[in-house]
Amino acid sequence: MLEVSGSVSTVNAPAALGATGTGLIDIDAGGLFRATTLNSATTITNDGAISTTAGGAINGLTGTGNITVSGGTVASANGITQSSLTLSGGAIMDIATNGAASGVTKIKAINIATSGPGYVGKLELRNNDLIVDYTASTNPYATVLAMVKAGLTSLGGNGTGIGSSTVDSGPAGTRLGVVDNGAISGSIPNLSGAPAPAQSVLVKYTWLGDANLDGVVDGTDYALTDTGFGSGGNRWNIGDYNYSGTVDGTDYSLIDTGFGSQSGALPEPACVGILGVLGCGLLRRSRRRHRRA
Ligand SMILES: [Ca+2]
Ligand SMILES: [Ca+2]
Repeated sequence: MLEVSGSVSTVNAPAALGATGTGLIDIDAGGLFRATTLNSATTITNDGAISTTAGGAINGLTGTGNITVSGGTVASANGITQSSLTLSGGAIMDIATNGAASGVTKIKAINIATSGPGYVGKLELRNNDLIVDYTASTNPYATVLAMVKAGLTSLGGNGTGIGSSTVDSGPAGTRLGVVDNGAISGSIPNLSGAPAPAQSVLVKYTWLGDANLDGVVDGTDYALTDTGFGSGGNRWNIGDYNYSGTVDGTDYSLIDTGFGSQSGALPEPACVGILGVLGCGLLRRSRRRHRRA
């Protein structure tokens, strides 16, 4: 076990640092830990500051500290929990395919410098979610949304910022849904089982049209889309599924795509059974008439 403690303890680790087996890396508050390459088979606890310049492979990262990756790719088997994630120099934080609560990344700030239309780093979510808790800070919704728009190549981005290779190359009908939970009175309780603070920006890997981020597209989402269409809505949670700033026929096409695509690991839509399927079918036809109107 490597423990970095004290008010200010700085450890400049060897070129490649590894904790294997049951080995632990534990950085206490005030501790500073710098590694060129960071590897750990167990989850690192960081309540201080940790940095790497060449990436590495870790099981996960938890604690109240801050991590800076200034080069290479950190491949994490699980989501990370930290106060802040800072990426520079084209560095990538890559969360392995997971999809469960243990894959959710929970941070209070994400810092990536801009470069032209994109960023100089990337948080790769694959099929995982992200929660940015802004209870004690400025609402980062606009920044997070800009990062997602840059990150999704399927949305016209250049693959920097916050992205998902699963969305870009995986099953049709998926996208990263971005919602400011604070703008809807914290009405979304969790993402993939991870609690969502009332004041948080939520990024969920889900189906197109899943306005309320519960993982399925059903009548509730169509109703929210109608609300956005009727009120000039401009956000995902009321129907803007391509982040164009308006809810229009394109968004109705997108929710139909998501509705028709949902299958596999995600739960079936709420409207199941013969009557339910009939009801959903009628609902979809109703939406199409609405769109043509
Ligand atoms: Ca939904
Ligand atoms: Ca739109």
